[in-house]
Amino acid sequence: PQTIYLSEYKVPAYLVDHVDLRFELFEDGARVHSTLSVRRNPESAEAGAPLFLHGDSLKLESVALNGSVLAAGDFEDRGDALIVPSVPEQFELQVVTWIEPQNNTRLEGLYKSSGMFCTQCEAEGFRCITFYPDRPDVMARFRTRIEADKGAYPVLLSNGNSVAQGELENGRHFVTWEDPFPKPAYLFALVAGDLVEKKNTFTTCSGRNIDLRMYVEPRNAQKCDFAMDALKRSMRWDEDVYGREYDLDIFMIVAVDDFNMGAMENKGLNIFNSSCVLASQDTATDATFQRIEAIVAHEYFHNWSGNRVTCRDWFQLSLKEGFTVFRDSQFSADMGSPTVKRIEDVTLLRTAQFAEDAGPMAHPVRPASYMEISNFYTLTIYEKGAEVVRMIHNLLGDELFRKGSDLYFERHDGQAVTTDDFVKAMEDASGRDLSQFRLWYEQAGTPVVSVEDDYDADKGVYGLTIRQNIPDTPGQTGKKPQHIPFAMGLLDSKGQPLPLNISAGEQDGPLERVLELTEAEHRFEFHGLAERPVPSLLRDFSAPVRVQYPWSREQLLFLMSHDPDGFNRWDAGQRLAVDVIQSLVGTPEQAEVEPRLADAYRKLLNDASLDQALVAKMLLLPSEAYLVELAEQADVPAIHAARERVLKHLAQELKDDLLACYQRNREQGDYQLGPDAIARRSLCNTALGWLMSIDDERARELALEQFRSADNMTDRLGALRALVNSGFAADREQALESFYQRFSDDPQVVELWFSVQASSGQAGQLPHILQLLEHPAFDWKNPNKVRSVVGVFAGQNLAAFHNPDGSGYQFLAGQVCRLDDSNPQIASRLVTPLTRWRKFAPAYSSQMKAALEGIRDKDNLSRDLYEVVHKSLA
Ligand code: HT7
Ligand code: ZN
Repeated sequence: PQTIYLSEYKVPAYLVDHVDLRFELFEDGARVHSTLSVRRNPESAEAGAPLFLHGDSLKLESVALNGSVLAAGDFEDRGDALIVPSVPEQFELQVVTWIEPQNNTRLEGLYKSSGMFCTQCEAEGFRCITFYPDRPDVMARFRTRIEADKGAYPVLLSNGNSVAQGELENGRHFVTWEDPFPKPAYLFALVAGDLVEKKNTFTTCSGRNIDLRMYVEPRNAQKCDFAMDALKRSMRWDEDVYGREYDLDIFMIVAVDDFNMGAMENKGLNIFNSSCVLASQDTATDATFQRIEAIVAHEYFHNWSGNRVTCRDWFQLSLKEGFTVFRDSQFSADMGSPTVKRIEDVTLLRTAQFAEDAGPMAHPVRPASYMEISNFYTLTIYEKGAEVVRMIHNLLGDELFRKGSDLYFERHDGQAVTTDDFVKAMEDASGRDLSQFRLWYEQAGTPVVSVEDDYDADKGVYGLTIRQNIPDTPGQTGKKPQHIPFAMGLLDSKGQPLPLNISAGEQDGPLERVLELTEAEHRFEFHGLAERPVPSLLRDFSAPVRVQYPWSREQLLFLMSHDPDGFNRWDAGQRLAVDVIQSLVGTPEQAEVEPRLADAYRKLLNDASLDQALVAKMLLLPSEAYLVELAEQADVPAIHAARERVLKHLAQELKDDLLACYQRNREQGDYQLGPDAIARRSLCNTALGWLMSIDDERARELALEQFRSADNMTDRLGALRALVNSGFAADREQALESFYQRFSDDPQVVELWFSVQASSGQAGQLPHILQLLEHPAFDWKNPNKVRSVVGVFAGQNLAAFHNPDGSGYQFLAGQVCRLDDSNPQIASRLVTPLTRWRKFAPAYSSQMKAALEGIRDKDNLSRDLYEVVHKSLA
């Protein structure tokens, strides 16, 4: 496959002003009539260039230019492109293609899911529908007429407003949609199905009434309310915080079961993976509700950050994704607890994005090259991209950041632009120079910030020497220092924050400072300190870096209970737990577990004055995935054993406290979805899980009772998970069976049921995983099912996946090869755990590498998988 380089970007030779589409939908295929109004781009240097239209898996029926059918010699149908060598300055091109949505298992372009037609055009799916200059800098107005059987497909949707509808012969009907906003083809959408409509309205800040509609299969009609409310909250928030008003008269959301990602922000017609939009108290966990709120908001926010202002090319993907993730994280923080949201975001970043940055597919937030763009919908583009925008926000402050975003939207409305245009708008609005900051977009890898301190008791001066280093990544060495905002504070021995006086004369310095690191090494001095302070570093995780500082366990225990920064209190607890677990890896069973860890957790469990949402997070031990990420040559079974030992030790030591915590927090009265109730359920389920890890008989009774009487999915699944992960084998079997019987007709709940088993150290061993793949509810064509068994096993059940006999690796390689033929995007995502082979101890890494080589040697490797496998082996 060919590599595409940012440095080779050229403006399009031709622009499309208008697209007229007519879809004839049938059971055995679809005919697509497209009329493009094309003109030469005055900004292109390629005068007289041939017209080049992308295509993929299309059967061309005819081509006409200005109404005259072109003869075979007047164009070239190359399979992946339609080329017309000679065209006038301005013309109409009519193309008719035949496609087979019913056979489209890639889920790119137009396909069928549970009997309905739907589309996924980002990034390059529109070319699977018709020949088109399928690049985001070609923006056109679309008019779309859909024709289909009225009985089977009563609902026909596309972008914009519906402008005509009527009956046709043979029981067919049509609807025509017109989108007044020019857009790239990746934002095109079509849906046809037998769907129920849920209606609502929203009045914008300028008083316009917007029709809000959700379209779902009839069986899901009762699962729409939460998403609809989340949508309204998002619309109001974007007006209040960013001054962004919705622009069409209608906003639609559709839920489909088969979808490669979470959702898609098509203009006025967002399409969602059912699991990211449908929810009820009975079927969705608290985590699912929160995810739905965040994704509904994310897709809605794209209407401005992505649709009205879009990307010039796919190297700029983070322009819309990083900014929009930042916006949705601000929204979630405002809807709940900012500290808890920050902890969740940083957990994902440090566990998975740092691993990506240290792996073979490491790339900058603005990549310089790619083979297959679908492989670049990564944590780096999304999460690190959001961190980069967050740093700009922190450097500029609320007011100037808002001035910058206003300028960006105003300056570039209706345009396809670059990350550099975004930074420039921020610079112009604030007067700040962000030239060095731009390196965050260009350099891959996670900066390592190492901190040394010293204290001169005679002078009362405390010094910090801070160095930064950015590791080499594939194709990038010798990196320059980046502009790092480093928030910090100092505490005295009583836990009181100290004024940060940076000169001898200063007296009432601020209690927190954001140090701006721009050099490879800096020294900062703080004056007027009567005792050696305890540093609180990188508060609120002010930059996506690894901090190295030789924390003692005393310091961590101290920060855990005294740091005024909630995030850092949590982080101190994590660092302490990591240190304790790491110190036990490979030690004999009877080695002592640091006793102060249990003391610290006991304090947390029993202090009702603490924010219980934060306590719930602090009680979660660092995940195995995070411990692996921190390890040099990871021996997963040894890490797993050490973590289990700490978990069981804590459960044993804190039995009574855990039981008391459970009883205190067990919900009385009606189910609530507020932050307090969520924290209480989380505390109960953590306490239950810990106690069940030591097969505590009282906990078993509680788990069985909770499982039987739960009036919501968080509690039911919490109890099921505790039973499944316990040694009570008979209870486990019974609970799994009764859960399945109750929810077998609900695909989203069945996915939870699969993933509880696939992630379990007890139940999720390979022979059982193989049985799950044979289960009648498992479906290879459904990405959610594949993710909930194969993805969860390889990504979350680390000890089973890294079985020393290599069976987990061979299993994954086999499933990846099988999936590559039907859905390359899913195959190439699923292979990720194997690509990290260099991270593991030799006995493991050699077998992982061999499994990857097996995939490499498969016939007809897709471009998606080819890129990932070859880069991982390079
Ligand atoms: N912008 C959307 C990306 C997306 C996607 C990309 C590749 C293949 C399938 C896909 N489905 C959705 C989602 C988002 O970030 O909002
Ligand atoms: Zn997005």
